[in-house]
Amino acid sequence: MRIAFVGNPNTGKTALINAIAGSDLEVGNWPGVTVEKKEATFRYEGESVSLVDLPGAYTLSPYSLEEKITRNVLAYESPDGIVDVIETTNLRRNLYLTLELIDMQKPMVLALNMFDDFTRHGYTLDLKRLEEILGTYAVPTVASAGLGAKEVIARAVETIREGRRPRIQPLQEHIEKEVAFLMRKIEQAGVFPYPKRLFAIKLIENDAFAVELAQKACAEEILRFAEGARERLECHMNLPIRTIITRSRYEVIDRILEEVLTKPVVDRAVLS
Ligand code: GDP
Ligand code: K
Ligand code: MG
Repeated sequence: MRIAFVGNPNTGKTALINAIAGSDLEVGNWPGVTVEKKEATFRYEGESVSLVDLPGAYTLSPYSLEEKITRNVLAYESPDGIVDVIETTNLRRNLYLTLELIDMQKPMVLALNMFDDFTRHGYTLDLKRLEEILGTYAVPTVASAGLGAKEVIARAVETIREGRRPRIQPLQEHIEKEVAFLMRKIEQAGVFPYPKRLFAIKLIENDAFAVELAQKACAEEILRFAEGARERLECHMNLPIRTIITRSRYEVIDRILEEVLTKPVVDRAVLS
């Protein structure tokens, strides 16, 4: 079994892997310690489990070499499942990648790391509701102290064995219509190394990798449909496609946070 650890830079991916596997991969509070994929293998319930440590990424439409490596491993090596390592103090930004990962529709669990900082700042989170919304486990962790590590691996293995997928978080209605249409075309065209929902969205976004995959497969019809969808959306909303998709993702994130996140109450006694 291979599980990929994915998340923004410096969220504690390597620390969490070390805590789970007893490995000594290099941890550091600076970007770019993990610029290639590394793996720690150990035995869990009689099974060999490899934890793949990937470079930090903000998105699956890569700008940096690190993000490209991560995207390529997810696309071409198709790990059995994903642990999405989140900096809980930075939920809004971190959830952007989470939504893209959900669109891969692979077994996945969330590690809500840096939970010590999160609670120290007075934030609270409705974990049950977050798990309900996302259709996946969300485990609070303090990776640097090993807290929550056992639960993360237990939940990840369970989720993979059961083949449970996270719940899709629909984008704006206009976008969803185009995505549904394009997904049907993709299904008819055959098998691609990218999961079909993410592939459809990335094609509409004009993501270079997705377009290249379609070109390599001579999927002319799919490319034409994607272009049509892009033009219709841009025309309708009068915005560039990247902005349309990004805004729609943040609308989803803000709706989720509205439900589950409670910000610290200012201590009036201290103010007066
Ligand atoms: P990566 O870039 O995602 O692999 O992150 P690292 O594992 O290298 O960790 C980045 C920094 O965060 C290191 O200094 C860790 O010691 C620290 N760190 C990791 N997990 C936690 C945590 O849960 N709480 C706190 N306070 N620090 C953490
Ligand atoms: K790091
Ligand atoms: Mg690392």
